[in-house]
Amino acid sequence: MKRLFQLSLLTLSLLQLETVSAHAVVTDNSLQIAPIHANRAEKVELTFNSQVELGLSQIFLVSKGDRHELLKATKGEQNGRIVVEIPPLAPGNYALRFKIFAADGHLTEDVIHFVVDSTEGEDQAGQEQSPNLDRL
Ligand SMILES: [Cu+2]
Repeated sequence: MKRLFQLSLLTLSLLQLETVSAHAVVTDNSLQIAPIHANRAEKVELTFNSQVELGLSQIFLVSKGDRHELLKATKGEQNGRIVVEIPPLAPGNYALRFKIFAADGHLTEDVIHFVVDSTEGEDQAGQEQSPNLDRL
């Protein structure tokens, strides 16, 4: 019984070690809940599983023809969060390509694809109104 306890302690400390030395991987991004509207400056928040060295990281907007544009990014309110400033965009397909330095000095590259829709705000307005209509 005692041995089992020691074994689980060992496993626990190994798991913690793994978490501390993990590279910065995106675990969440605000595009999933808040799509980018056309022709409007927007912000996208990226959440990483570890602290990020913002000064050594680069985030690019990739648009048609593989055009890369370096974007401005600032620290979010919580550790591991980055707020990326998106310039006003015409409707179309885009991607965020980022090279992120984790606090452990490891570099991670990743791409998030997203679509800027031309139907500006119409869908959202409809969704917000329907609950009120039900009540009436
Ligand atoms: Cu690492």
